[in-house]
Amino acid sequence: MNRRKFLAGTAAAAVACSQGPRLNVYNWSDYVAPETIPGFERETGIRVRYGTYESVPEMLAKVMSGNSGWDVVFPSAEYIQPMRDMGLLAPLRLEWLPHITALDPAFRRPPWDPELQWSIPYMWGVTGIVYQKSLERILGAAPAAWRDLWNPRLAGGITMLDDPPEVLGACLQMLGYSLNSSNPEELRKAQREAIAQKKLLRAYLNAEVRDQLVAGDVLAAQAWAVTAAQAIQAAPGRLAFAFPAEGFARFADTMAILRESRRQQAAHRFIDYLLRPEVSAKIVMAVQTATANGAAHALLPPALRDNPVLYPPPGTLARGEWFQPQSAASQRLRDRLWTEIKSA
Ligand code: N2P
Repeated sequence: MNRRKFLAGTAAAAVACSQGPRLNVYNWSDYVAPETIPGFERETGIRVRYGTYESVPEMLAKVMSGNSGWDVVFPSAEYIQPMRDMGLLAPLRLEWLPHITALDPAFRRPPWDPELQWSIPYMWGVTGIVYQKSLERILGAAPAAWRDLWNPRLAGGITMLDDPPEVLGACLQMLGYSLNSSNPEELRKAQREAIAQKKLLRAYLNAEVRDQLVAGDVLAAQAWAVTAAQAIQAAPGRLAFAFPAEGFARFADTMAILRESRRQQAAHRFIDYLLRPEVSAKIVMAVQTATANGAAHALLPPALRDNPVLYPPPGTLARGEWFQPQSAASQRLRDRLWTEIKSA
């Protein structure tokens, strides 16, 4: 958004403000159901301005200033500590979140925020490979490892996520390292792999890869399970998902309130609305994702509750690795490596 548009938006928000309570919610794309926001507005009389982003870095770039105008955001778990350190998050008042009891026990005391002081777990998932099943014939075997996304026979048909920790993470895992490595030598090697792969890539894409997979333009993609599940559902029988042999990323996305927000109460109301089992189950059904809401999970139709891309068996999940926060120094190095990858 350019500055003019932003200022125009701010002016519009100011006008709307005088017309009643407002709330500005900034979320990942495809992370609510069509009826979610209208349902909240009808029930509470609070008007929601709803915006979407495709990655945490994109969201952070907007809210970093501390006067972005957004109230509620959905950071991935490993960004909670850095956002706290930057003073961006408001402490939560759990007494204003009565539906917190709906959370799956596995997410009541998450390691990144054990007291749920800053964030409420929302969705989770893994990062893997979604591919055209026709590749089994063409290549003689289905893609099963990150290494397979370096196969020259797929040149022009591969996409990677437009997300630095994801791309560096896959390269690190392919080399046998932790996706959270802060070792400069390991990170440099990972960068070399990413640069070597570029000539085979169609693009770096996040949620946008779904439609290109469905259209058949992308042969194999590094993708979030939620995007993969959506694509697989939209192209019945044509696409499949692999949990890469070298290991894969696990993520959790959370709900948080910005410290800059002057609408703390409305923001809590919104988060509590999303915590409601029926509201949450409708979101999961519309979006095809794995929810941190245990009560909502119990309401899902069996085909979704048992979808192996979204809810893989524990033995498979155990091969995954959670993203961890990076130190400031490691983050700086990773940022530089990523800029170099993009411009290589
Ligand atoms: C879906 C959001 C995926 C979340 N558009 C990845 N953390």
